[in-house]
Amino acid sequence: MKANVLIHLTIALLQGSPAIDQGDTATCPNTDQRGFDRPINGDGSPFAYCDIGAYEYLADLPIFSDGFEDSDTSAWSSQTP
Ligand SMILES: [Ca+2]
Ligand SMILES: [Ca+2]
Repeated sequence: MKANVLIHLTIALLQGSPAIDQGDTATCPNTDQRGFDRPINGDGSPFAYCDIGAYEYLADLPIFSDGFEDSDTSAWSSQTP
């Protein structure tokens, strides 16, 4: 007996791809072709959906929605607590 390893090449989705979160979550597999769990919320909307294709985009989404991580202070309050 011999261990056979199959390598599946995938093309990564780029940030902003129209394929992100546009797949059919009801019928997509629980993992993408690399073995990563899916669905992942890749577009920052409130819900996670599968991406179209074999690759699930793993977004580096911000934790804060007020621009803290991007140094965008426009949404910050100027009031002193
Ligand atoms: Ca997704
Ligand atoms: Ca989403």
